[in-house]
Amino acid sequence: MKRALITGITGQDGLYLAELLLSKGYEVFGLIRGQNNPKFSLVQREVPGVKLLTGDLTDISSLLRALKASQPDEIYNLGAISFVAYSWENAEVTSDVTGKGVLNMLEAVRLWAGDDLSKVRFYQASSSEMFGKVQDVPQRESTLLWPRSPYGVAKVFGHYMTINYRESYGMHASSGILFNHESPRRGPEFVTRKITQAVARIKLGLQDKVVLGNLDAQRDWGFAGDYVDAMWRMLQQPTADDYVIATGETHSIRELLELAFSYVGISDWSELVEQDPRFMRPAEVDLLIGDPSKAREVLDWKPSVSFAELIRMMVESDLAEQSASAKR
Ligand code: GDR
Repeated sequence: MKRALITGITGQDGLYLAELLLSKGYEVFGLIRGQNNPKFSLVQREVPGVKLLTGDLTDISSLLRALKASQPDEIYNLGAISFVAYSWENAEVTSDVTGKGVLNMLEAVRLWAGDDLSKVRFYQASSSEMFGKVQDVPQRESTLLWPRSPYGVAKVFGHYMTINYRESYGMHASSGILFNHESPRRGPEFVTRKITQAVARIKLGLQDKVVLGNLDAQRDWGFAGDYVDAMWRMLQQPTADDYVIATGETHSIRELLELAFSYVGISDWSELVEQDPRFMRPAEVDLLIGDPSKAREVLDWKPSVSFAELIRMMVESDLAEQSASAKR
């Protein structure tokens, strides 16, 4: 039985990846932060097979302890402060967790594995935010990185540190450059879920309007369930490498609104959406569109859920959730 350790187990990707690995017969350990973390019960409810260990990416001794307790064959480093907008106001803590946390994890792995580094494989959750002010369209593994937020800069640090451990120590360390990926489990602070939740609430008469920032940004949005499968495939390769994981399609926030409202029968949403500078970013990533051909060729990976199916899935889930909580 293979063993896996997942950091960021409480997030959307941690939950999907844990389900995937459990279904493949892995023993799955999840690292959870803090005292009396309210998400402890969420993980136990959603993925009851996962064994939780406490630890923090900013505390290398806690990482060593988690590695000793779990003895993993595969490590998936998904833990991060992941909300881009938050990172301008909290640049230092974002750098510490999202950036230096990767170094702590890599170094803990190296110390724990000692002479036997080949016994373990490492996945780093890198991000399309690293492309920022994009230097190629579409973006691929070789595209020059130009991050536009403290979050993006921290992810670049983690990405190059992962490559550096691969090149310096021969560690089987892969970096997945994942474009935006969403699901009904997405946190409501991210734009897709903020919109699908608001659309459901507007339809049910629970909310009047939704207040957003820049409606012209374009993103390459896929389904998180597909993307965690790509992570796993990377670690099954004989050699470690970097891969762009994306759909190869891009859509604006306006198109997202159009689609989400259409699923509840609303065609004119102009009065239902307001823009507020509060939700504008000091520097924006205007256009993301990935080229996933390397992942298709080497990993035999391709997305199974289209943009339209993804938004429909999220609107339907939010309608069910909101009408259930309205009845309570
Ligand atoms: P992103 O996701 O920053 O791409 O990072 P997010 O959904 O937050 O923003 C996408 C785009 O929507 C615009 N936008 C708004 N965004 C939010 N959150 N709220 C709003 O009200 C709003 N109005 C407009 C944003 O300006 C932006 O252009 C996500 C995160 O999951 C990262 O952790 C991950 O690395 C990348 O995706 C890939």
